[in-house]
Amino acid sequence: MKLSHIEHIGIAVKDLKSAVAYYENVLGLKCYAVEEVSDQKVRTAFFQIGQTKIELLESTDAEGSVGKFIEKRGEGIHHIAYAVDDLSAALSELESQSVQLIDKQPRKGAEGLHIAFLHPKSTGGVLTELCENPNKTK
Ligand code: CMX
Repeated sequence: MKLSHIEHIGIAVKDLKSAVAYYENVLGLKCYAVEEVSDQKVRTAFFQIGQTKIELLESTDAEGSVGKFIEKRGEGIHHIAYAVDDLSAALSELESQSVQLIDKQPRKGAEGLHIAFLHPKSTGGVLTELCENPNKTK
């Protein structure tokens, strides 16, 4: 498996509007997209910094992953996403190493990426996402 870079860092926030204002006005980043991902029960805002993005995650449903996370742990880093060349092959490799997969197959995520999550119980407590850009030439 070859991870090329940190694709994004997911940060759970209670209020997207005020969080975007902090990233823009205090950190000086530019929000280039806001997208609702209804099956994940989140509204997201994206910032580019080098090769990496910051993905702010506001819950749209208290029973969703981010809603439950904020209820239990409050705002903060929710997941780290790595870019990988071949997601299906990476998942097979991880499964053979007994890593607990939340998604056994790639599925569609924000920005048209193919994504899969690994369970924090088998990754040292860090919810981990792998992303493959289907439009990237290998
Ligand atoms: N990071 C680290 N640990 C986490 C976590 C996170 N983001 N979310 C939950 N956990 C931990 C909890 O603290 C809990 O630990 P304890 O048992 O020690 O208390 C354990 O995992 C179970 O938590 P839970 O609240 O009962 O939640 P579930 O088991 O229902 O779900 C998880 C946890 C990770 C399987 C689920 O959140 C998931 O499938 N996540 C992947 C999808 C996702 O996060 N989508 C939102 C982002 C989408 C996007 O980026 O577009």
